[in-house]
Amino acid sequence: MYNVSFVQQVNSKCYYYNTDPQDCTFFTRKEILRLHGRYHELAPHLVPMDYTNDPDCKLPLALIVNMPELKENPFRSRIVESFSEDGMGNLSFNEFVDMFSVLSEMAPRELKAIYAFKIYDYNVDNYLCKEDLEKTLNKLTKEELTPEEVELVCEKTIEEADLDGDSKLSYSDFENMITRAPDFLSTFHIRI
Ligand SMILES: [Ca+2]
Ligand SMILES: [Ca+2]
Repeated sequence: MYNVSFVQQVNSKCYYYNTDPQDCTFFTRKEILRLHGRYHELAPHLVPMDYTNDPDCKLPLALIVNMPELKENPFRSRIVESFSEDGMGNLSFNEFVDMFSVLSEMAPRELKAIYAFKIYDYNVDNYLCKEDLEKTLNKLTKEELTPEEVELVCEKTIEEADLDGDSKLSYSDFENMITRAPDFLSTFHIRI
């Protein structure tokens, strides 16, 4: 969705990118270049400096999740996978920029919420059920709560946020929930 198009190569490390508001990143050109430097550093032998011919280059999840911005994040693998078109966690540079865009402080709360919902929806049915929330809460609290406490918090969270009474949270229920419990978005506040 936030596609960064390299439309012209200026020199070996300098690119223009698409700033269409519907199809943009929150980064400046300089920040994109810095991100490219980071991407390249992760695997200098794999990542070319020359993007003129739109090289088919992807970096594996294992390299990306060890970046300082992600390595402490309990959802790191799920975050990377959710930006990976191949679903395996391999990221092209465009996908890498998309990911850092959503994680950046400049990303609107709504956008972070869309990705948070996707990441917390473990069984991929477009709802957050009690089991999804329990897994999420266990990760957010680093398993410091007892299973009983987790169950109680999740039941209460669903009870309060479930506006249509089907005992699970649709995306609009979820939006209602994060208004009350903004900590559920904390996983997406990462400085780069
Ligand atoms: Ca679900
Ligand atoms: Ca509901």
